[in-house]
Amino acid sequence: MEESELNQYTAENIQILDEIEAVRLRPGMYIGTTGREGLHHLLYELVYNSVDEAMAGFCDQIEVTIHKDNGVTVVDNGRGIPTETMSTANITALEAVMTHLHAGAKFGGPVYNTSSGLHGVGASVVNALSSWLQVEIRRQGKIYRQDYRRGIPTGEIQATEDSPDTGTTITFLADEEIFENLDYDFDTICQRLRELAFLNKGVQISLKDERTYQEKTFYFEGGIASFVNRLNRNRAVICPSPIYLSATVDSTIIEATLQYNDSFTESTSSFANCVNTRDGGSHLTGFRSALTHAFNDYSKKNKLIKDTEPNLTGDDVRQGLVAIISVKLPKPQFEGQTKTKLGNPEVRSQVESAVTDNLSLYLEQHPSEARAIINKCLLTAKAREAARKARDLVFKRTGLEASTLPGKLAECSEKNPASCELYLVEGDSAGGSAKQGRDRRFQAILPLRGKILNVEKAPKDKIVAHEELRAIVTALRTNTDEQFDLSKLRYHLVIIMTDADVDGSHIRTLLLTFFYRHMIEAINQGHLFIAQPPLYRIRCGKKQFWIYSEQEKEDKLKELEGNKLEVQRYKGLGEMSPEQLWSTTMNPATRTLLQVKVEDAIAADQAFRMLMGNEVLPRRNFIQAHAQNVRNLDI
Ligand code: 0RA
Repeated sequence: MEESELNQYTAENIQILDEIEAVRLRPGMYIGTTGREGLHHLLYELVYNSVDEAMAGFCDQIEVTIHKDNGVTVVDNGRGIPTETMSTANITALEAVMTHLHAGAKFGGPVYNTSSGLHGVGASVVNALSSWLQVEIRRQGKIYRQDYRRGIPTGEIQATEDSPDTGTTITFLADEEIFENLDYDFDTICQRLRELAFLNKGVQISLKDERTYQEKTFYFEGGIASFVNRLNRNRAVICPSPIYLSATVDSTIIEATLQYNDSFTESTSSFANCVNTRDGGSHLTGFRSALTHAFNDYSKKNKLIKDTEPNLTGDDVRQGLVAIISVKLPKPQFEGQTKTKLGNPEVRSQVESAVTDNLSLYLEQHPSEARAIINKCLLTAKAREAARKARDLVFKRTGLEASTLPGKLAECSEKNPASCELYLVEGDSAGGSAKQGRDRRFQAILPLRGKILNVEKAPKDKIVAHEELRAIVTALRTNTDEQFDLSKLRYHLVIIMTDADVDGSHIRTLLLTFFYRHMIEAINQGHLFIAQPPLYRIRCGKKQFWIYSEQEKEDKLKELEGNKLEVQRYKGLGEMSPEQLWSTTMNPATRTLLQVKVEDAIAADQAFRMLMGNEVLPRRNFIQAHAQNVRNLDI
């Protein structure tokens, strides 16, 4: 901080300087990183303040602009931050909000401060980390302005012209002394603003990018119900409009929406104060038990299930379910390593009772929708029962565990799972080459014949009965779904090896879908990989080169220009000898493996629904768009 700036300050402002200093010294403590994420966090932080004002019922428009110089403006039409001097201190409320950490909620009455992000740090942190910031307040018939440099006001609040409007405009330039760069990403911001617009119905949020002349506006009258509609846009649904429920219990605002489609999987997202709680928490638990409760009560009462028949299970009511549970509460506790699990224990019963009551009421008032949904749940229950019987039958027929291993599995001799690998290989002939080429001490091979069942379109009993999938499950020893037990995993590396053609990529997608839906923990814990067989061999005299991408091929051809070359394309694994397969694709010293990761669960879920669902068109578009890219597959 420069001397001259310090001199303008009197003793009572020393505390402010200390706070600004603290933020600038350790920005990571307040915004996580000073990289891309932290930079975007600044922008979101201001939007959250405007969203709070919207939630308090005083604002319905928020406009974000990224300027050419990477300055950012956030405008809202709320009440405007108060500009009056506070009775308790010698500064204005505005200055307090802009310079004190966590000042926001303390001033001007009960501000409902619930949409705070992961850190919930507020405007003062944005201010401290900006090389300059300008506030314009429209309030009480006037326009007020105040400027700041690196968090410190450069002068008093100025009342300038008159204006009948109300609202707050903040423009800031993130400090290049703090941030690695100021490259805002339009799409990333769009995604977050769209989500915020879904979660705050009736609020219009727009984004304008003056660098690229892009513009987007988000407004959803139906809020999260519109979100569910969008998630289901490629699916056949059981009832055309999602069920929407809302209630306020104590000071917790609860919204839930649900709709069933014809699939066999569940996709429920939960939010607390607009934060996606990927690890769930008390609100999700409450929501789930409410569903089971309400559907069972209704079914028994209306004789859709006889008194003597068993209840629907949680699983039965969740198949094909797309749902969102969103809560807003004054003091959220975020838990877990990534702070994406809601802790507040009271929320569980608040959500459970509100959703049970409101859902029961909905079912009473919509008997035909209720019947359609319950019929679907009963079908699921039937399939579950059939699957259990099929499993029992298999168990009886084949007897002891050891003998249930698939006959075509070529085991490895090593017993310690941590050093063992299983190759899932497309086709018997490639399987044969892999069996001959492998290192049999630690590499096991399971050849897969023909197409794998599309688990996205099959009921549970079909999945259990499918021979290739059963072979995989028994070879891995982990079982699936609720019975999945990672500690039983026989091979810590599970490697999918398919041909580099359309069939190969289809089989790989089918396998990935299966793992994603039925053994997600194996993916989360980093056990699933994709082998990278070469695409070409280039011979140049006595030398030969294995080529793994089109780019590599171009580079190599350039490098060897002028020589007599022989280029051979490899489409199938079967075209390679066992030795070639070993040295190019299986030898740990020389091979490349792609580890399968699920970065963004909602996006992955969408991708699978689209790829594996019934609609042909989006699937074809997706596969075409990514055909060049399958080597970098990160689901
Ligand atoms: C405190 C009190 C009042 C409004 C706000 C804060 C406020 C803060 C922000 C931040 C961005 N936009 C905002 N809009 C409003 C209300 C005081 C009153 O008029 O009663």
